[in-house]
Amino acid sequence: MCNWEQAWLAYEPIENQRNRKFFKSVYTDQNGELIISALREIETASEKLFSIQIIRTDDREKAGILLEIDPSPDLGTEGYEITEENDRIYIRAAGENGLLYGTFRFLLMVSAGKDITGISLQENPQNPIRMLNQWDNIDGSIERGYAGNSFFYENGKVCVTKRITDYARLLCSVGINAISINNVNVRDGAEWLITEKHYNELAQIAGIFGKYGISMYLCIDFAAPMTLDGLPCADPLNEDVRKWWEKKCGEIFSRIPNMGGFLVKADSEGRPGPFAYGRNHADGANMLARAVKPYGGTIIWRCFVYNCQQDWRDRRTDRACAGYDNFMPLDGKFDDNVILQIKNGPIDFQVREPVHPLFGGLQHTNQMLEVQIAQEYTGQQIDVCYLVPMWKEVLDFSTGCGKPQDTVADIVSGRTFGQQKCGMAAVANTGRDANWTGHDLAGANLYGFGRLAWNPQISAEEIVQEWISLQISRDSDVKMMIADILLRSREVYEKYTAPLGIGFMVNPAYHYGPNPEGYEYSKWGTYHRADHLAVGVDRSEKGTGYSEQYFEKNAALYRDTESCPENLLLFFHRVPYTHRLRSGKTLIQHIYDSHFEGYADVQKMQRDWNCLEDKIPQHIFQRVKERFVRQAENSREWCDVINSFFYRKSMIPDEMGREIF
Ligand code: GCW
Repeated sequence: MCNWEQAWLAYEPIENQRNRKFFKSVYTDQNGELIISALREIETASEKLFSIQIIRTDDREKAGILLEIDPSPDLGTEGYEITEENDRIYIRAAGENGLLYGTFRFLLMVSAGKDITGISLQENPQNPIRMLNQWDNIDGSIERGYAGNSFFYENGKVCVTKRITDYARLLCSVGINAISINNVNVRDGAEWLITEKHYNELAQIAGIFGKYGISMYLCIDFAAPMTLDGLPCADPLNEDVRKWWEKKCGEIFSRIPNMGGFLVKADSEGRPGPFAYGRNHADGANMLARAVKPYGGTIIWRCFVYNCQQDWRDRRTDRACAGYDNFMPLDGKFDDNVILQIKNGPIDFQVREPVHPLFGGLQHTNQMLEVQIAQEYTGQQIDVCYLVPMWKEVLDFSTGCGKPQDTVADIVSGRTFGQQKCGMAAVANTGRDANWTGHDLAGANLYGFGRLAWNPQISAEEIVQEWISLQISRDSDVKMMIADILLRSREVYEKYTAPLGIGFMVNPAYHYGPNPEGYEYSKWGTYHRADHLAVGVDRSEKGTGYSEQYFEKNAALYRDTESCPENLLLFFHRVPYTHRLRSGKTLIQHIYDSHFEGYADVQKMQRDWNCLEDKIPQHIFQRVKERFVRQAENSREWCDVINSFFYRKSMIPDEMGREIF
C-alpha cells in the first residue's frame, strides 16, 4: 500500500461498460522502454476500470488495442492518432513518445467516461518544451511548497522512490516532457548535487523520467567552480572557469542519462551570476551552453532579474522595468542552445499583472513562458484558485510585434519567429501530501498546465470538466457544480485581495494573508504608494516609463488612464480615490464593494461545496471542506484589513454604510 493517491490516474471502476470491448488484448510490435510504460499503463487501467487482466497478443487481427508506428508526415515526433475501426482502437505515431502520449490520451478519455466509438483524433503538441520546475530543496523542504515536503529529497539526500514513478506517469499523461528537480535557488548543500555524492541517485531518477519521455534538468549554482572546487572566481570569460564547466559537464552527462541540461537563476535575489565580473547574461549563459553542447544539452536561463535593494524615494527605478531593461539589449546574442525563461508578468506571479513585455520584444532569442502552478500569491493551496483562465489570458495576449501570429502562444510555440527550442514551464505545486497538491482542487491546475502546454487552444472549461471526471466524479451535476466553483475562483480571489492590478499587499516573506504596507517599507521594490489622496504607480511615460516597453498598440492602451484596462488601472497609474470608473463608481467605492463581494462569493462557494457531501468521495469532500473554512476566514481578513486600510487613508466612508474598522 502506498500513502499517496493517484490523482487523475485513479481509474475508478466505471459503470458504463461501452468501452470495455477494447480491453480484451493489446498488440504492438515495438519493444522500447516507452512502449513498456504504455503497456503497463494499459494493464493498470484495464484492471482498475473494468477488472480485466488484459493480455498482450502477437495476433494483430485479434487485438482490441493496437499500438503501431506510422511515420505519417502529419505526425511530429510526439504526435499521435487515435482511431476506432471495427471495435478496435488504433494508436499510431511516428515514434514511441507519440505512442505513449496517445495511449495516455486514450485511457484518460475512457476513464473520463467518454464514448470512444467512432473516434478519429490526431494531435501534435504545440509547444516543443513542456516543463515543470520543482523548487525542492535538498533538506526536503520546498520553496513555496504548499503540499507537504519534497518526495525527491530528505535530510540532504536524494530519494529514489516508487512515488517518482507515479509522478512521472501523471506528468506524462498530460504531455509534460521536461522537469527540473531542484530549486532554482541552489544553496544549503544543493550545490553538491553535481558531484559524485549524488550521481547514483540522480541517474536513477533520470532513468525513471526517461521511461516516460521526460528529460531531466538540474538547477546549478553559477558560482559552482568556487563553491565546489575553490577556484578564485566564476567569471564566465575566464579560461579556467570555462574549462572547469567543460569537464564538469562531461562528468554529469556521462554519469546521468537523459539529462536535458541546466536551469539557471543568476544575478537574481542574491544568487551569484556574471554581473560580479562585469559580464552580462549572454556571457554567462553562452559559457554554460558551450559546455553542454557536445551532449545535446540546453541552458534555460531565467529572466527574473531585478534590483531588490531599491530606495523608495527613487521614483524612476521600477522593478517592473527590470526584466526588459536587462535582456532586451541582448536579443540575438544568445547561443542556439540557450532558452530565456520569462515569467508571465513583469513583477512576480500576482493574481493580475500585465503580460511581460519581453514577449514579442525578443525576436532573435529562444524563449519560454514561466507560470507558477504553486499558488504563492494566489491562496497557497488553502484558497481555491483555478489558474488556467489566467494562463489563457497570457497566451492569448496579442503583443503587437508586427508579425501576423503575434500572441504569446504563437511566440513561445516557435510559430512567430521560427524557434525550435521554446515552450512553457511552470513551478510545480506538488509535495508529499496524499493528494499531491494540498488542496484537492489545486490538482486542476497541475493537470491544466499540462493540457494547456500541449494545446493552448483548449478551453479552461473543457480542461476542468475532464479533470473533475478523472479525479473526483463522472456525474454531470457534480461536474457542473465543481466546474462552477473553479471557473470563478480566480476572479473571486482577486476581488478580496489586492485591487485593480496593485498586487503585493501580502505579508512579507511568506506571502499569505493581507498586509497592505508589508512591502511598502522594504527594499524589494513592489510599492503601491497609497497616501490620503491616491494609490497606484504611474508607469506611463510620465512616470517610470514601463508602459513604453510595449509595442505601440499596447503602450497606447496602457499609458492613458482612460484607455487602460480597469483591472490593471493601479498597475499603470496613480489614481485619486474619487476617480470615477467606467461603472460610474468611484475608485474607493469599487475597492470597498469588491472586497465585500469577494468575501460573500467565498461563502457562496463554501455553501455550494457543502452540498456535495453525499455525492463525491468522502475523503475529498472533507479535505476541501476544511480548506473552505480557512479560505472563508482568510477572505474575511482580507476584506477587513484592505477596506480598513483604504478607509483610514482616504477617510471617505462607504456609501452603503457597511462596517469598516
Ligand atoms: O518571488 C520569488 C519567490 C521566491 C522565488 C523567486 C523566483 C525561487 O518569492 O521564493 O525563488 O520568486 O522565482 O526565483
